[in-house]
Amino acid sequence: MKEKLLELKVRALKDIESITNKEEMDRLRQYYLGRKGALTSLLKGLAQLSEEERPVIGKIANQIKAEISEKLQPALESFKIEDAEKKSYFDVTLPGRRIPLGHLHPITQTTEEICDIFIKLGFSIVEGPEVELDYYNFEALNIPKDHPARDMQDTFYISDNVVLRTHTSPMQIRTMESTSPPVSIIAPGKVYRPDSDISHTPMFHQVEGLLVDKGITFGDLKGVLTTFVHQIFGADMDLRFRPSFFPFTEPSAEVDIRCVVCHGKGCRVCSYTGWLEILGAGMVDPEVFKIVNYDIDTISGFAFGMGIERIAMLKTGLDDIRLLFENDIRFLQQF
Ligand code: 2NM
Repeated sequence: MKEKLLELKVRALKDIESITNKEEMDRLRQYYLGRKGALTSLLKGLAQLSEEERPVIGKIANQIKAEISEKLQPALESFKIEDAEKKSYFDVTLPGRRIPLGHLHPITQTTEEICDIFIKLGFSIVEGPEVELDYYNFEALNIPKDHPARDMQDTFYISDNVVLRTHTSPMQIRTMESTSPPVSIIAPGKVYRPDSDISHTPMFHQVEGLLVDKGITFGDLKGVLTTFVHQIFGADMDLRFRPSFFPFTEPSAEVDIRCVVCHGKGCRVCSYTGWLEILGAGMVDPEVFKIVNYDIDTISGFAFGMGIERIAMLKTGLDDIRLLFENDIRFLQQF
């Protein structure tokens, strides 16, 4: 009997060590110490023992009972605290959990900023297909069949006469086709060219503009674009118009701003010229007006185009265009 009691004690203490919650602990207490528990049923055998043995075994049994009880007590205390924490401990002074807020992508922010400036100048926004007919992307823009821009190397072809648009100018043609002058629109959106390096991505964003009316001159072009540059880069920004060439404008110009890095002193960013190119522009070539059936004797107009990534990079001081396309939240959060 003594062996059985000791065996019970060893088993009970081992069981107690492995309990993890109050339910398990209550079950063990019932099982070992309860009125119908293991110890009680063992002690039923006391009656069969001799007079001398009975008090000895009884004493051992009581010691074991006390020992098991004592072992169970600290476990009970710790579960009581845990339960109290679970049920009623609620610190109303803790700050709330913040839900992280998103915001517009820097390219979207820049597009909206550019569009807002032209909207205030009276322009309307037009949007259209990114998969475009060769006719609208090249032919109607007076870009000849043998022009290098039409090469497989410079344009994504879907089929012989369907391309991913390489600029948003097709929207200017589509708008002129369906609307009589006066027209003043800007066309923001995605465009595609098979380039990929530190300063080129195969998809990028553009805003192009077009204004057609009676008596529009290069002076109007200078006025609108000067206002734009002063709005987006600050009223004290210097700019210059430099002669250039585009198949769809004549005369054509490129617009430079003072280098945002060296302010004109000359540095690596501006190739030591002190100037940064930010847009192309010109008076719409009469050949383009003829294609959309506009009367070249009564109207004239100007058009311009710019890359949004370039404007966004110059405004924020970024030196690698690819950061704008990686969607790294640590980068995007800074805008
Ligand atoms: C540019 C530069 C100069 C342009 C011309 C036309 C259209 F359709 F009116 F002929 N749309 N966009 C244009 C002119 C675009 O981007 C650098």
